[in-house]
Amino acid sequence: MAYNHIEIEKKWQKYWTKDQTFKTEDNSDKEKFYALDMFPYPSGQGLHVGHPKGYTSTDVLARFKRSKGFNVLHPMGWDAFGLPAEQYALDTGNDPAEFTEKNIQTFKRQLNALGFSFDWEREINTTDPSYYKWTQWIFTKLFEKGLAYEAEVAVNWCPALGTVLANEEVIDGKSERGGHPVFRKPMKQWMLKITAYADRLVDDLELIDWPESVKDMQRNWIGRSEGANVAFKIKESDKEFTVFTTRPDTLFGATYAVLAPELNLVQEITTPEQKAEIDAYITEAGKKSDLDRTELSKEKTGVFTGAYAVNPVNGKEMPIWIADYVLSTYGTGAIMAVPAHDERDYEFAKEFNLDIIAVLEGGNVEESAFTEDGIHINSDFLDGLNKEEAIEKMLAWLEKESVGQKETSYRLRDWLFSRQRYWGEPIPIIHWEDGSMTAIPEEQLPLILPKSKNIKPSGTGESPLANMEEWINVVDEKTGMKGRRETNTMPQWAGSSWYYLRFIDPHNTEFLADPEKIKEWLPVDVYLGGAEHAVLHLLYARFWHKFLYDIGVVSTKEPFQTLYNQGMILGEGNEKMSKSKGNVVNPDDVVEEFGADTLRLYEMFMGPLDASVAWSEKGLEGSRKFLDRVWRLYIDDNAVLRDRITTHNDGKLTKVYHQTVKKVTEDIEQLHFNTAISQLMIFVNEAYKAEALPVEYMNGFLQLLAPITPFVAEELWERTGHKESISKEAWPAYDEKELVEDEIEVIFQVNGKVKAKVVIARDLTKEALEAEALANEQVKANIEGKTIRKIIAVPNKLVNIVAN
Ligand code: ANZ
Repeated sequence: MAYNHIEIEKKWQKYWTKDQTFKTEDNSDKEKFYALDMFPYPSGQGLHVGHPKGYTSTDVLARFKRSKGFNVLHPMGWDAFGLPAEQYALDTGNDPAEFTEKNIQTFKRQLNALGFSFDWEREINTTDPSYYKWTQWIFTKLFEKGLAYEAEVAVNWCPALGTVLANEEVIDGKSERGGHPVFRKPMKQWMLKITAYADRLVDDLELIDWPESVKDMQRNWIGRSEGANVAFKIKESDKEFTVFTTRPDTLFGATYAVLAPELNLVQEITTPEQKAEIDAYITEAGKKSDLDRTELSKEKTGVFTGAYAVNPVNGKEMPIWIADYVLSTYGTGAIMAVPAHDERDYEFAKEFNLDIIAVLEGGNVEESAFTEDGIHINSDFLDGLNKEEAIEKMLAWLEKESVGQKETSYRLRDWLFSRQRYWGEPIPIIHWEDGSMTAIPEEQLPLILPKSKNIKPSGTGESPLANMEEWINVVDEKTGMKGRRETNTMPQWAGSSWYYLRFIDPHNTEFLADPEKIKEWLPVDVYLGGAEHAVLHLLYARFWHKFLYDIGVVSTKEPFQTLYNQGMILGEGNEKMSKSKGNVVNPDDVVEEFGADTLRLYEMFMGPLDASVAWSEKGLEGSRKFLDRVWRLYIDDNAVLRDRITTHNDGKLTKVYHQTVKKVTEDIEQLHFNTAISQLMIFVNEAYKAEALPVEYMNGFLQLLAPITPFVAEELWERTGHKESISKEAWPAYDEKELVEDEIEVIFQVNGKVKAKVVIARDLTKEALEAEALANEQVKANIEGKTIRKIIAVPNKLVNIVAN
């Protein structure tokens, strides 16, 4: 009988659901293991073949850990607020909630078809009021602690569409929909003070096992820089400005200063002769993005203001320029330029003929900036010192003279937290007519998003909620004071910033999760998802977690102990899969034609988890062939169990079996699924050559296979006479003794002469080898009556006994 994936997969899917095979236990004595996937946005397209790569990985791990005796939490849910549903509702006049619900059903059906062992009793949905009650609650706590505040911020305003757009909806200054011009317009926005956590967000990266590349991206995003602020007086003026520098020790080499064009000070100090040129430059600079402005390779431009600053260390005059390579949003928006030792300053100085004074030994400033470390020269009281000594001494001097002090700068900005959208969590704030603002008290949460078929933009740049007069207007029952609800909603990042906590206790009506259970389950042991979330999601979630730690809700400093990024699945031609290229593979089709087990096996075998690999129909067929081979190893053409599967063990498969158990165990532990699968293939090849298939090995093999291809493993497990699900079986063990590679010939010598050649186990220790030699009959005969002076043992080669 041939392997019929359709029947088998349907059967076991039903069984697992009915049996609740993967239900997570509460109050377990077992050790816990929390395996978390980045939960999906349930888009209208359904699952993509890229999703199962990550989900299968965590599923293999979860199934493995269960059979290793762990109590496993492996949940799934929906990150379901967001733009596409809003767009759909706008275009069709439908409720985004219904659309979202429909998509969720599709996703869930697809995930079940793939055999993922989620505990569906813990399913969550960020758009469910019982969930977002707690998203809103966290916001109110942030508000109470002064970490949520309002500020005027420029948003992308599109007059033609009458709405504010998200950054990803703006392409080259035009709206993605319709190509209408988009302008920056200042509006009151909610901000979250993530900058207050900048240091901890950097320092605590030491506590977690994440890819170094992701940690680096977070460090760069936060951009912590230690340095100093230094004040410069402006010549013939009572004004001054402050620069941020990481190299206060190079102050003797500062020959000019540069202000960001946007600084107000520029207008105040520019001389009448320079004004026209300065104004023209400021207009130009306003059109460029920060990225364009700071690109190293870019030609340096700038304009002299006509004013001079005074270098506090030596009283020298420094011309003040404006240039777009200095950003208004970083440090103080002003720099002291040290062209001898900074590349950008060097290029600028060359371009505009400004002085270049070397203050570090080494290098040749005639030719290029010297940016390495060197002993200080031309630096008065710093001469002869190295970098660290000089920085310390200069800091002391700056403080003594009251012209500067130690300072740390961050690239990180506060988190812009409001969106002018309908399909998001309402921000639970009331603005009262007396100008005050209050958060909605906990007992009145959730603040439900009002139902509406008309979610057209308000036209004022406010959220569509601004149209809903009935919902907006409130009156304080006690005082009679009138107020208006906040109409902005939260960004999609909000719901995903704490969802891993809700999975721990998803039906709790008293709190976001029972603190005892939180303590039991945190941190998430393995978190797996795409590298595109290296910064924003993972930074936001870490920030909220640290805040919850501070207010006593969670007990660990970090939410996710180990993080893995899965690589992408590309189209056959190695490009990204996309509808427009017509190279999208639909998992439903693959499951139908080849089976979910084949898809799982194939995606785990494609290459290392973190590699991006092109889809290959051939590869998929190869995976199916392997499962057919596995099937035929157990079941003959008459659907009967092969009689080669026997209780008799002739020892021929012993070594490869134990090797396989060891390798698969260790590889799954490290998420090296492709090499684990190679080993399973080796075992099958050996089994085909063997006469007897010892039943203990054939059972063990199915157990090793089960986490990866659970349907076929369950089926064969049942057909080999087992009554309980294979998912409940303990993981097989291996015996180190059986792993010995093979035997090897070793020479025994007495006084340099060969006395015996023996075949013994490979890799014996020196001591074991010596013992073997001394027990050997020929050796014994040759050393009889003599005194042993020395024994030289070379493992896997020889033993020489010196005796006289
Ligand atoms: C003098 C100096 C000498 C500097 C030297 C560097 C090397 P990071 O490390 O990224 O923090 N800088 C400061 N504010 C700036 C701004 N708003 N726009 C552009 N550049 C700015 O970089 C800090 C250094 O970048 C500062 O130290 C300053 O240049 C420049 F041999 O000051 B430095």
